[in-house]
Amino acid sequence: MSRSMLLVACVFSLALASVVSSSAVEHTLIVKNRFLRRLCSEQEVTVVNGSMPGPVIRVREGDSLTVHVVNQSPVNISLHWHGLFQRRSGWADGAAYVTQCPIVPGSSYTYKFNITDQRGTLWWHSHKSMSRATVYGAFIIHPRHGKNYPFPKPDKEVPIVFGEWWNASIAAVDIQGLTTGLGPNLSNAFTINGKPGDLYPCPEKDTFKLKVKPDNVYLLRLINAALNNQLFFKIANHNLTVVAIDAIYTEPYSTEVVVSAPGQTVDVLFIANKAPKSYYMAIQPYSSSVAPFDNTTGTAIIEYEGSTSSLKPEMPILPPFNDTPTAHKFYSNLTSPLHQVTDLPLQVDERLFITIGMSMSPCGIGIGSKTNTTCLGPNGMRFSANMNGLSFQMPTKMSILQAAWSGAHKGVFTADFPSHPLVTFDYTNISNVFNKAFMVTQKSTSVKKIPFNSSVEIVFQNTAIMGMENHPIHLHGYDFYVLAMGFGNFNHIQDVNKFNLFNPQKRNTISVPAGGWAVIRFRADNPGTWVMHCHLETHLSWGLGTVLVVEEGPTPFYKLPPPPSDYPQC
Ligand SMILES: *[C@@H]1O[C@H](CO)[C@@H](O)[C@H](O)[C@H]1NC(C)=O
Ligand SMILES: *[C@@H]1O[C@H](CO)[C@@H](O)[C@H](O)[C@H]1NC(C)=O
Ligand SMILES: *[C@@H]1O[C@H](CO)[C@@H](O)[C@H](O)[C@H]1NC(C)=O
Ligand SMILES: *[C@@H]1O[C@H](CO)[C@@H](O)[C@H](O)[C@H]1NC(C)=O
Ligand SMILES: *[C@@H]1O[C@H](CO)[C@@H](O)[C@H](O)[C@H]1NC(C)=O
Ligand SMILES: *[C@@H]1O[C@H](CO)[C@@H](O)[C@H](O)[C@H]1NC(C)=O
Ligand SMILES: *[C@@H]1O[C@H](CO)[C@@H](O)[C@H](O)[C@H]1NC(C)=O
Ligand SMILES: *[C@@H]1O[C@H](CO)[C@@H](O)[C@H](O)[C@H]1NC(C)=O
Ligand SMILES: *[C@@H]1O[C@H](CO)[C@@H](O)[C@H](O)[C@H]1NC(C)=O
Ligand SMILES: *[C@@H]1O[C@H](CO)[C@@H](O)[C@H](O)[C@H]1NC(C)=O
Ligand SMILES: *[C@@H]1O[C@H](CO)[C@@H](O)[C@H](O)[C@H]1NC(C)=O
Ligand SMILES: [Cu+2]
Repeated sequence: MSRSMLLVACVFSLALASVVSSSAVEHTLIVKNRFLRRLCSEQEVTVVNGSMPGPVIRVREGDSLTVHVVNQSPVNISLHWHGLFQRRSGWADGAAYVTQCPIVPGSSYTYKFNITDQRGTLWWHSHKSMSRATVYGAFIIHPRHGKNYPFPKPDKEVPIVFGEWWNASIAAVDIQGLTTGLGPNLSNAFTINGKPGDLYPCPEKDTFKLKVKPDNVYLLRLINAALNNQLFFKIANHNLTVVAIDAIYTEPYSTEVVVSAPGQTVDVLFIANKAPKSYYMAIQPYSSSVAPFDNTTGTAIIEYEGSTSSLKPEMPILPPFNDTPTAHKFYSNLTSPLHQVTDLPLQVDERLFITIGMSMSPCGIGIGSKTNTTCLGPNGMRFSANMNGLSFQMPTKMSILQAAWSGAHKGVFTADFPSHPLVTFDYTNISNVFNKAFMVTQKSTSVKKIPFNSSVEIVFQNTAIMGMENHPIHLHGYDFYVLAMGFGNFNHIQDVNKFNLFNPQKRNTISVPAGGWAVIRFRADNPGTWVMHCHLETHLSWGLGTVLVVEEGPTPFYKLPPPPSDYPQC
């Protein structure tokens, strides 16, 4: 072939690639109850298309996606596409009472959105109370045609989804937790791709198995879909190389152990280059507080092809439950490839300082039974959680997005979320654990207005009130850079020197160290109402969240079109 013919051929195939690189993808998801057998007992569960996890949604960057969600279950649900930006499609974000009212039993809603400027491992889940325990699945965005991964192409890609299983009705567990004010019962098992593994009773058929070929490279797409637990993950006798988090490539990072919080994803390369036998992959909680937790171990099996050994798989040694140094090292060591850091704002327009932590709230007010004025928590109150002393309560008469869009805020939200805590105190001093001045917080629907395209910096500061704990804070509608993390009180002068403005990691869910702080930065160029909340389900239900209301921009590209005709109303 002559050089010019080659050039023509190249141009032609490029043109072809761009033509086929953006297509319309349509899916139907049926939400329905069924019985599932785990831990020797049958439970009636709400699942999508009959399975748990539900179907993997696969798209390519640039695609337009339409998902018809049909609710044939007896519970209210709402599907959130975790990590998707939803530019000009905020009506499809799926956060119940924030961007839509729930899809009630017997009705349906069609989510429509475009996949723009992102690729990698994300997931979808119900964003209505604890229903996400069984209503979840992987969401995988393949790079555009002609675009490669920034690492050698793996031989195989496997979603590995962590979950949490209750040996009881989820709805009953949820209601009991809310009416007592003590929170839900602990789960009975952790699952990998829906299966608890053989360290629990009745393992037959309940263990996920991955058969591997010697010397092949696997891209494991780890997704933490558990409700209330950060998890350590390890494969016996194999190191892993992290290549992406929350659908954003990282500088490759080699490690023996991964830790991930609910909401986060971690893509790791795993090379099957050890003795050809069987190995466990295992998950166990990272617990940073004094609160009780499910301390069991979920497993799956990696079996080398040609393995002849009949021995039990080799088990990895997981870190102790409270191993904060190991968790912190993993969370803070990840970095972005330098060339990828193109949109980090160097000036800050909106500076927020937000305390995050535990509290108590009056029993009868807020989530759950309004008639019951005595809860089982201290002083007859309920446990709650807060940001800047305000415990967020979802509105019930209209979604926040609809109210903001139509200008009818009254009775839905107030735009008075403070940019700083109302009272400054020694946030992480353990002498404040039972400080009565800060223990009781009121319920509120305060949101924060953010001017369009401002650069926003948020310092999240954990408090010692009622115990310190690592909270994974998730922001809808955006990815953000993580400039620094540390322990103790954030120091406005000294800690600024710790900011990584060079190659900071970028993600959508940040685990804020227990008794410490984390600083994030992003440009607010995606108008909408974006909930920012702790991704531990119990803490969200207790009020650890608020909503950023990002104003519209000057051109249609920065405005939200009207809601779709089937938009679920309250
Ligand atoms: C879900 O189930 C419906 C009904 O059986 C089917 O039409 C649809 O293709 C399934 N969706 C996926 C993503 O598998
Ligand atoms: C789950 O519940 C069943 C039926 O109540 C019981 O037999 C089984 O032991 C329970 N398993 C666990 C792990 O609690
Ligand atoms: C999504 O992409 C399609 C096809 O390019 C376009 O017609 C549509 O307006 C886009 N939707 C949004 C919300 O941007
Ligand atoms: C929660 O746990 C308690 C104590 O084990 C048990 O009595 C209760 O039935 C459980 N609640 C639900 C809803 O399973
Ligand atoms: C209030 O909650 C407590 C604790 O769960 C329960 O014992 C009591 O029966 C409830 N009262 C009403 C009126 O629901
Ligand atoms: C994993 O990496 C560590 C540190 O580089 C090394 O010491 C260890 O031997 C490696 N483990 C395996 C199983 O290759
Ligand atoms: C798990 O917690 C239970 C109840 O607190 C305790 O009895 C048990 O020893 C713990 N198991 C492990 C492995 O820590
Ligand atoms: C990695 O973590 C260790 C332990 O926390 C810390 O000493 C080191 O500075 C970290 N390295 C980077 C590049 O963040
Ligand atoms: C914590 O607060 C107490 C009481 O105000 C004070 O005496 C103590 O020095 C503080 N501790 C630290 C580490 O600052
Ligand atoms: C947003 O701000 C950035 C940085 O100042 C600027 O480059 C960009 O043009 C702005 N975008 C819009 C739509 O105003
Ligand atoms: C389900 O959602 C509808 C609409 O918002 C609401 O009226 C109803 O009370 C909800 N039901 C439950 C059990 O939450
Ligand atoms: Cu939390």
